[in-house]
Amino acid sequence: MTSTAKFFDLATYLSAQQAHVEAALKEAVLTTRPAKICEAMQYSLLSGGKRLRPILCLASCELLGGAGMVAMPTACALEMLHTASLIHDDLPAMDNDDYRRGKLANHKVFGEGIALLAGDALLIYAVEFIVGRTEGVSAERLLRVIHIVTHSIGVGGLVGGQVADLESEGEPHIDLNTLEFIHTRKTGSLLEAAVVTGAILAGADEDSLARLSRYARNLGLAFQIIDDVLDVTATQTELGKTPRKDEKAQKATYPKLLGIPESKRQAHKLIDDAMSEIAPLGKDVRPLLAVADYVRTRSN
Ligand code: GRG
Repeated sequence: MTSTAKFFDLATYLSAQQAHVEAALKEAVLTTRPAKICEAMQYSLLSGGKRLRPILCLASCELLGGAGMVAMPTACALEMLHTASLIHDDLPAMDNDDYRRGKLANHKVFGEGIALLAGDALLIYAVEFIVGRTEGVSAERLLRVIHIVTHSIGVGGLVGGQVADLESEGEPHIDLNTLEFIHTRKTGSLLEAAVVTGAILAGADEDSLARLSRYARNLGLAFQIIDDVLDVTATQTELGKTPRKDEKAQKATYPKLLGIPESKRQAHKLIDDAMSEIAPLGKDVRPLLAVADYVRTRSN
């Protein structure tokens, strides 16, 4: 399976797709009154990031024979939702972070009130953007996309995961089930929505949708486990590094519960399973296989 991904130049693919997404996001930003809220939305939306969710959405659409442009409004909307969640996550009432993607957090630049509203505005603009900009897709298909996207950020997704995460802070005995509950929602739900909506927009059959959904769930969990492992190994190797958030808040992580070797083993198994799920879906599956391989091997 890995060999399939090996003959695909992921770096070139990612930078080309990132450029498309970047251009579409620039074109999407609002420039209306009041200027302050538009500036705050733009500040975080155009502040870099891997653009993983839009890229997955476009790749999934193309895999199932759709034109990437059909999925671009949804791809942009997913990045708006992700950005909204990061703005809110950085607020003093949540994780209280001063920096995001190497820049001052939104609330440090615009103040807490505007940051809260910039997150709110991005949330609803994302839905408006899907409805207003998607072309050549039936209303029924579009409604299914909106249902999946909105579900993925609500109590069944990001919000639910964040609440469980807040509740678990300081708890001495978080078990693996709770940790999985948190991460399937905080990280997995939007990745899954990206892959599944891209496929729906292309008109995928139910079997392909189920495969892509399992691919994304496995990928999301593996992504988080590797993230936890990288945080520990970075802390061990970078002398004088500021303690990471999880250390400050005494949060449970996979390496704390399982140790590093077992965490890596589980992440690699999830990635193998993710790749097996989508392998039968044809030649254009290479970008999604390569993204899975990248999650396994990434070093930051
Ligand atoms: C829906 C507005 C809203 C809020 C929901 C605040 C909150 C409640 C949820 C926060 C969830 C959160 C911060 C999840 C982290 C997800 C994650 C893996 C972030 C990092 O993603 P990358 O690596 O980041 O793709 P870049 O910067 O590359 O985009």
